[in-house]
Amino acid sequence: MSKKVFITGIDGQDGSYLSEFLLNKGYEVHGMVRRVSLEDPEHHLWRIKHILDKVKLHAASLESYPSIFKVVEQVKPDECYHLAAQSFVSYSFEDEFSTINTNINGTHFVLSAIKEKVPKCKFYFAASSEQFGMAKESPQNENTPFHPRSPYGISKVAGFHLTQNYREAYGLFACSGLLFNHESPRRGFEFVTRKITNAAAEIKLGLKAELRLGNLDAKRDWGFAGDYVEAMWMMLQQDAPDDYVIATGETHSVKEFIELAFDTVGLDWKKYVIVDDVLYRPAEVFILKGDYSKAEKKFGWKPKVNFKELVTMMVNADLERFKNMKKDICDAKD
Ligand code: G4F
Repeated sequence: MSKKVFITGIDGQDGSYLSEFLLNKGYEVHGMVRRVSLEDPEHHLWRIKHILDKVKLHAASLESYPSIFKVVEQVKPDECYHLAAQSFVSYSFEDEFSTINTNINGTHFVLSAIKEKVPKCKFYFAASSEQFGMAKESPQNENTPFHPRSPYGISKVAGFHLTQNYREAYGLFACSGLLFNHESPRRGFEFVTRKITNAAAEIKLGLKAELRLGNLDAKRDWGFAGDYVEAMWMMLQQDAPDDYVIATGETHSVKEFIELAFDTVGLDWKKYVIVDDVLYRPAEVFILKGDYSKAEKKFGWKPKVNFKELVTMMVNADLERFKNMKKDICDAKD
């Protein structure tokens, strides 16, 4: 009989790649989505459109323990990947209460439901490099102290400790993946990488004149989401639960990302990018760089896609998307 997996946030970037990966491994894939997503699949489920007939979706909310409990009780998963969260750092400054409540309670609800109904189910928590924030050392590893700089980062530190506590207090096979920034053509448009690649494609095609951004000097360790979901699965296949940093070990500035993206479409970025103070954060994480050597040593994980490949993959995907949109409009007119 195939193993059952339950993914919260199945309709997000990571949920979509993870679902594809687990379907290929023969898992029966169940996912949690908000009711509104089921009512409007065109807008909410575009990332998993191509596998909708292969996965089973359940409506539930991170804000409701009974709704999560019911799905866990019904599915009885062998593995659970808890990816759902309010994950946009900037927004967490605007509504810190909802980010903190949803992210911390949501994680607690999923952990508790698993403890009550399927205590043998392996659990993965999507921890984040935002937990390191104003990091005390570089590169950051599993022993680097946390100094979160946003309500989002604080909520992830709490989720990490909850996961650790359920492991230590109740014996759950619970792991945290401290994932550094991971991107792809399925990234949300609010994140800086997608905002840049989307704008570079639009400007190239004459659909847009400028791109407004905040801090261009911030540096991140950017990897490819498709590589990172494999690490999530590998963590849960080990003999004992543990926490792992997943990163590329390289750091690049937002400016470098822009340069490469605009180079890909043959444009000089300086003519189009405008720095807008409004887009600066009240507290910034200036630089992140991860040390993934524990994951590499323990289960042989390392990133496959490098920085340049990632940027060009994203820009080319956005160019292609706009070209197809234009073609669809022309075809509709004919
Ligand atoms: O793309 P970002 O919004 O990602 P951020 O804040 O690093 O967080 C992402 O990665 C985390 C992993 O460490 C996840 F946990 C989290 O959920 C999310 O996926 O911003 C990256 C950098 C920041 O320093 C920001 O100040 O880009 C800078 N930036 C400059 N201009 C901008 C902009 N970010 C955004 N979103 N929009 C701008 O216009």
